[in-house]
Amino acid sequence: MFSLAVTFLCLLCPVTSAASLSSQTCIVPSGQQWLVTGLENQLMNSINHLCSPDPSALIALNLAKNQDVCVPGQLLQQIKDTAAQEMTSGKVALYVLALRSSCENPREVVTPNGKINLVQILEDKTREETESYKKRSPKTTFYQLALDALALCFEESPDIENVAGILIKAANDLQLREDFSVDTAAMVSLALVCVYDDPSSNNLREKIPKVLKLLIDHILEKQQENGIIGNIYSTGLAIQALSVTSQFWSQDRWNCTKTLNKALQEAYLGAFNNPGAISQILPSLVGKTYLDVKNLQCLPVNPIRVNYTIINHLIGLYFEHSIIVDVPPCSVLLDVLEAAKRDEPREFSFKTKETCWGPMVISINDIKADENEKTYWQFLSGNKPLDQGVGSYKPSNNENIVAIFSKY
Ligand code: B12
Ligand SMILES: *[C@@H]1O[C@H](CO)[C@@H](O)[C@H](O)[C@H]1NC(C)=O
Ligand SMILES: *[C@@H]1O[C@H](CO)[C@@H](O)[C@H](O)[C@H]1NC(C)=O
Repeated sequence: MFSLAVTFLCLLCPVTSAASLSSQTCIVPSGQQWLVTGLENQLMNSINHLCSPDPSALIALNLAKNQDVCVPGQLLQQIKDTAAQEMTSGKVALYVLALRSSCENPREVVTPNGKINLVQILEDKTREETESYKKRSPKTTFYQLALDALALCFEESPDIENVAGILIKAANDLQLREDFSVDTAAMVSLALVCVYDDPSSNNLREKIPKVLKLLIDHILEKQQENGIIGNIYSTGLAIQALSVTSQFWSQDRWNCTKTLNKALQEAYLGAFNNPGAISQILPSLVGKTYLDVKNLQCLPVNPIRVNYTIINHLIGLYFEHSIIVDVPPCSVLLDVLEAAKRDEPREFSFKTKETCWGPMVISINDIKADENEKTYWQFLSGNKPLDQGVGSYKPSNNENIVAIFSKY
């Protein structure tokens, strides 16, 4: 009764600011922070080995950034390089969110095939979804439709009304709602909170509190005794949804600390063992939600400067070339090699071979490593040999990197 009254009163609350649905989260105790850091590192290390670039990983790492996480420029580059490929609507939406989280404009993405407007592509893809919905059901799923709505809301697209209207209708439909997984209900909730917080969404705004209550009821019905909501892999999204809707549920219905503790315990036991699972749990462990993508600080990033030198005093025509390159912070040495090749392709061309330890440099400036001759390209920082390969080593500002053609 009391909670109903509160909700009712709040229906009359004026919109005060974009943060009208303030986020209420519990935090990871410092003694267990290492588990979160471990997941971040695992996600970061998976980047080189992802089958396809994962926009969710970029979103998660960017949301965790203020906690000393260094987000590799590589991942953003991979996202840009693949932005023009054929994708489903939800994937396009994740690309839009990922680019925003990196302070990039998704309306002007520079890809190898030219500049593209991902927001416009998203609008087209979403229109296909809504047309399909009108006939029967979304082209893909309501989960993707919710991702579409979230991204369109961030981008202030006029199409948001249409999509949000469909989500509201679907969530109001008992049968459809019962079919929603916790993941889907959570994603729909996040999208609708975004719309609710947008002062320009007058037409839809008044319908949203009721729908959010229904969705949250549905999510909390799936709560287990141990704090897990749905299963452990939907728990992260459920925490996100609950933490931005706290005015729509009464405090005795959910113990955030208990759920968080369970998630940490599962993390300790290795439940989050792939990049997808880590990407979805991480935001809730650092007290963030996908809605925070909109509020991330976009400070100018200072590139790091590396002096890269290649030396061959062993075979053929001897040479020694140096180049100064600027790369984004957190870049790996491979990025430096690529920047050098881009700037001076004549001298700094190189080839790599994939191995279980990452890419191995097998030739530079047409000088090839040769097992018979026992020659290889050795990498040093100053005069100290590196203890990691070019795919893992992260140079610092003003570092001198030297590649010397050597014998072993
Ligand atoms: C929709 C969905 C499905 C749909 C996808 C249909 C479609 N064409 O859209 C279907 C029904 C096929 C599906 C199947 C399964 N799913 Co599913 N699925 C989802 C859901 C709700 C949304 C995914 C999405 O649309 N993402 C957005 C799009 C833009 O990104 P995407 O990368 O293109 O998405 C693709 C992948 O996610 C892939 N996919 C979906 N589920 C799974 C599961 C696995 C193991 C893999 C490898 C890939 C995969 O299909 C998506 C569409 O192509 C997620 C929830 C979540 N939290 O992510 C669960 C989720 C990813 N699924 C899960 C599971 C367990 C499964 C199944 C193994 C269930 C089962 N018991 O058979 C099967 C996969 C079996 C197999 N053949 O290998 C788990 C994964 C947990 C984990 N640790 O691996 C999740 C997190 C749900 C959960 N909380 O339990 N799924
Ligand atoms: C919430 O759960 C934690 C951990 O299980 C417990 O210590 C705490 O007492 C619970 N809080 C409430 C209000 O029930
Ligand atoms: C770069 O390093 C090379 C080799 O160590 C050195 O000769 C050169 O002076 C350096 N360049 C600059 C600008 O520091």
